[in-house]
Amino acid sequence: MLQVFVFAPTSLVFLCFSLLTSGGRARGGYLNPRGQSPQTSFLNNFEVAGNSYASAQQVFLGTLDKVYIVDKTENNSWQINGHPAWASEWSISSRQTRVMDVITNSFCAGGTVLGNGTWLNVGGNQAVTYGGVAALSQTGGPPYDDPDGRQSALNFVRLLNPCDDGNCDWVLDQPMTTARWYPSLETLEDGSAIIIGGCRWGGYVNDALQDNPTYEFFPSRGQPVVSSILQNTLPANLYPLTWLLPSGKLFIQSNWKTVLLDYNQNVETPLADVPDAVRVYPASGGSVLLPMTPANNYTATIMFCGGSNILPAQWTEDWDIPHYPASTSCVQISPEVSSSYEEVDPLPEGRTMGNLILLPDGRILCLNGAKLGTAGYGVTTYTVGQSYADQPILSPVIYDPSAPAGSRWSRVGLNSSNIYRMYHSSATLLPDGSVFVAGSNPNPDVNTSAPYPTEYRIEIFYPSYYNQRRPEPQGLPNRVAYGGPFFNLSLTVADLFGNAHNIQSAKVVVLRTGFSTHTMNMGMRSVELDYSYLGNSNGSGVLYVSQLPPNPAIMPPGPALLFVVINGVPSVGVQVMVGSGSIGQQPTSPNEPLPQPSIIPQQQSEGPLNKSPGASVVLGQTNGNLTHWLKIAGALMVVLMVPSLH
Ligand SMILES: [Cu+2]
Repeated sequence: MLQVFVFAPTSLVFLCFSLLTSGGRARGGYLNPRGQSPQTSFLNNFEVAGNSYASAQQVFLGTLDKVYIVDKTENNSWQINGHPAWASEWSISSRQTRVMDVITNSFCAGGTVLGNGTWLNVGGNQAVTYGGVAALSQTGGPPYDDPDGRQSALNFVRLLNPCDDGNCDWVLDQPMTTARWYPSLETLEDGSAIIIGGCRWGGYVNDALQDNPTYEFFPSRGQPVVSSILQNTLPANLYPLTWLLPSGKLFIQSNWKTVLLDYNQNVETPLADVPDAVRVYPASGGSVLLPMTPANNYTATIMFCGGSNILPAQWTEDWDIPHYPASTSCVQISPEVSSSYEEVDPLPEGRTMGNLILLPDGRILCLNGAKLGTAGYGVTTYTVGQSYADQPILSPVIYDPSAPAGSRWSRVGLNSSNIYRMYHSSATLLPDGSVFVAGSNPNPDVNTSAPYPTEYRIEIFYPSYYNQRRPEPQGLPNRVAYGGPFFNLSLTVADLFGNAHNIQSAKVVVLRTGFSTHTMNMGMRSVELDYSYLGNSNGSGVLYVSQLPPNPAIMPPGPALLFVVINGVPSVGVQVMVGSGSIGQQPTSPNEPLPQPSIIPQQQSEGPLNKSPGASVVLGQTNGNLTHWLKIAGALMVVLMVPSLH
């Protein structure tokens, strides 16, 4: 019996309905701070932290404790339901792995999280046997029992509600119109997803005969819509790079071209061509939406680093791709401010397949990839094993957008991995501020003897802040709304590193970690919340924190991590629901105005060296009394607010 037919069509419809409504409306409440991260002897370094069981082609953080891994269908040794597994769940706390059944062939799928917290995984390959050869049966059967993952007759997508009890599984759902291998996804203002591009049969690059230059939505809004930029950017138009912008338009970068797409009207506005290098797969530059902050007025700026300077006619497989130097170029564009790109500090070495990961402190970690070649694999006289890339880059490097131009990249103090992370590697931020790194398999099936073998080792990279005492803010909300009343976060003297003035440079960060595959983290973005503060004379303080701006296009609805960063040290992240917790139009309201910021000067010492009864002592007493009353008022506010928000 075929696995896909376990579900009758009626139950599929029911399943779809229940998943889209089960999140329900988020209820307000408070979360306890998550305390301290354990100390590590691997600071600024990589630690091997377990086995992914399925090679980590696709990765995302699903709960505070669980990372989900999805691979292509291949001959991993771990079994599930009588066939090799190509999906798993890894626990951050126990470092144990559970095999999962993702049911259909998820080779080079895309994904994102919806506004109700359900993860969506879309597209894939036909059913295969060993070595990636097409299977006779496309509906299941030995050796892998992997029904067609881009199944145009049944058009299944895969859904997962992440869990911490080990009982959640991937389920199939129906509404997708056409086959897509290598699609990109982005979550929209209402918590639905747009699904963009792809092809029918796969391969190194796309071609006109198999192109799917369209976009559609989940939940479905009907038939797919043709996109000009996808039509005009063959053959390197797979996995187009896309972000929702504050205006509600989508930025799309494909091959050398760039547009803004109004997906409601299907109008594309051309922007400048990307300079220096192709950034999309298989050139595979890193890409990141830089933090959107009150200081930059929530302006979207997207940065691209590395990739490969390959012209459209060069995308053939009859030349020495694996030894072609990757680009060092980094460029950025603020598409709602300017239609052109600007050069920013280049990478210290050329890099293809270098993931760019947003850290909670506002810096960006670049890791994985290689100096030469591109993504992809094949069989030519030039390939390294079957890899189209060579010379792995084992050392990470960190970009600080706030550093002066010319000194934004640094690898001072950073240690190297000794694990090659080539094609089909991935990475994601974890709640404690460390970074999960896994995958690598530039081979058509499991191959443990290739020069770049199938890789199962998980690594954790620990950024410089990891061993510092973490802030433990009290009053963390479990949901963040689009406007409305501000909330208070209390910080102790220890949280403020003994100096209330440190509250002035705090950051309160809402961060979506995204869906990592093919050098992209689809949906990854971070937004800093506006705030004001009260610094107490004893060195403690209160942050008055605004909700998100009343615009869901700045940070789409759905689950995210919330961090409070003091002196560059993030709290251990909590999970919040952004928006209503449901798919649909999100409630918005104006942000309540914040109180004026103030720092109450610390009281002067009254020891024997400071006996003068002068003005400063009187001032100190006055401020001391004021502090006393403000503290009482603050405590009363917290006590009064807790029951009202439950
Ligand atoms: Cu791939």
